[in-house]
Amino acid sequence: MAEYFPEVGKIAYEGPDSDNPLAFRHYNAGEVIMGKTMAEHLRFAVCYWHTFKGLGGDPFGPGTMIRNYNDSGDEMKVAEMTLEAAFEFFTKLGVGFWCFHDRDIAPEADTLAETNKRLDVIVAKAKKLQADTGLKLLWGTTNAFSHRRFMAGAGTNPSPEIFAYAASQIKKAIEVTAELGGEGYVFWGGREGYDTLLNTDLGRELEHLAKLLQMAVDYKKKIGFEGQFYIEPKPKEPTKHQYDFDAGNCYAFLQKFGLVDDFKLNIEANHATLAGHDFHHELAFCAANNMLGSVDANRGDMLLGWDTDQFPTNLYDATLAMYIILKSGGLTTGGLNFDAKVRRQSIDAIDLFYAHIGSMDTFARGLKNAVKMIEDGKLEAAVKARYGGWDEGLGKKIESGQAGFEELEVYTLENGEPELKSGRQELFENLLNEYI
Ligand code: XLS
Ligand code: CA
Ligand code: CA
Repeated sequence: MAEYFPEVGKIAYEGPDSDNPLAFRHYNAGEVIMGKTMAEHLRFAVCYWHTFKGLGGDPFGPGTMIRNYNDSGDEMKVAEMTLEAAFEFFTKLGVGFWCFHDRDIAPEADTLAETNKRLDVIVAKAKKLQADTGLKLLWGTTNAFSHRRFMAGAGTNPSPEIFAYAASQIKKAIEVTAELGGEGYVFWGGREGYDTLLNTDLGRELEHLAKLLQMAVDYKKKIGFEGQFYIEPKPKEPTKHQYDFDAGNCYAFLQKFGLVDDFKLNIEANHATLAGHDFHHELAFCAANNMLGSVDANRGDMLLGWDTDQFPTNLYDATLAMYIILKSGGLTTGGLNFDAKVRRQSIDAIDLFYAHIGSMDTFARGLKNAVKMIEDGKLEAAVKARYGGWDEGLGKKIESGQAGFEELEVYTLENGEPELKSGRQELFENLLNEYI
């Protein structure tokens, strides 16, 4: 097999004093922390679409990046070379997982039957490369948003023929994910939303989306696919409003349609900020409702209102994310998938390495900081103390359902104006800084 990144060898852990930009300074895969290795805690995945298919194109101009695995006029040859390059990259970087959309790995042909055949060729090759390298598939997914047939959505398209096409495509994508031993499968509603309500039957579209997901659940059970299903919330882009707006919205939708036990959520940092939340909020909401599944680890730019999908380098975000993840029991089927792209001016293949190394180190530091927070327990104790009133007397009665409006009125009339306590936000913020 050709070597696609000859200028880079296997990335090693060299410790915090290293000044080698092609080494880890914090991520030490085999180091055991709180009973698990860092690799087991962090479950890093590389995404196929940005890292190997993205070439820096944006709405104002085409791609800027030239890759040696792209240079053939034959689409299937490019697909095979790209897959080889990807596995070389995963192995040199030392991640355990990858993620893909069906159409990232194999180009679409003129008919669905022909497209599926192409997919089978690439999947057979991927299966062999997985076996050779020990890489695992974190999740697979369907691209039912790029082709023009999906311009008005897939499961929420006004046309039942397009719904059927999307269902057929998802069926095949679940099959190939199962074939590759995928630990999960993601549903991201690329164009499941609307551009204007004037032409949209919103109620009917939501019913159809639920039908599509129910069919997927039924089929998954039928073929015995054991991977976890995830919904990935995103509030807008490409449509003005996406139905899987945020974690709260997805949770309500899944409950309404009786799907809540079959899905968890895949939280993307940049989608959280697009929804007007922070990453921390979306993760905390999932943890509080037992919906935390997997994470698309990236970052937006607060001054740009779109999905910039930048590599995550913010230590506060990574620390708070790992704090929530650890407190909720850690990642099980899910992982930290770098759904991120290098900037349009970062044109060299080596930039892909710098980007991933930096992000892996960021989350390794986040993990270590979160462990410090948990082990010294000050933050948790302070939060617990704030709610201490609920562990005894009046609070306990309310929580256990032993008091209603009448008892509470009697209590309030007898005890008068409640004592107020400071929320101590600044003190909590100072405490957080001590761990970073
Ligand atoms: C797009 C999404 C997408 C999903 C998978 O904004 O992040 O890449 O993660 O379809
Ligand atoms: Ca994503
Ligand atoms: Ca995104």
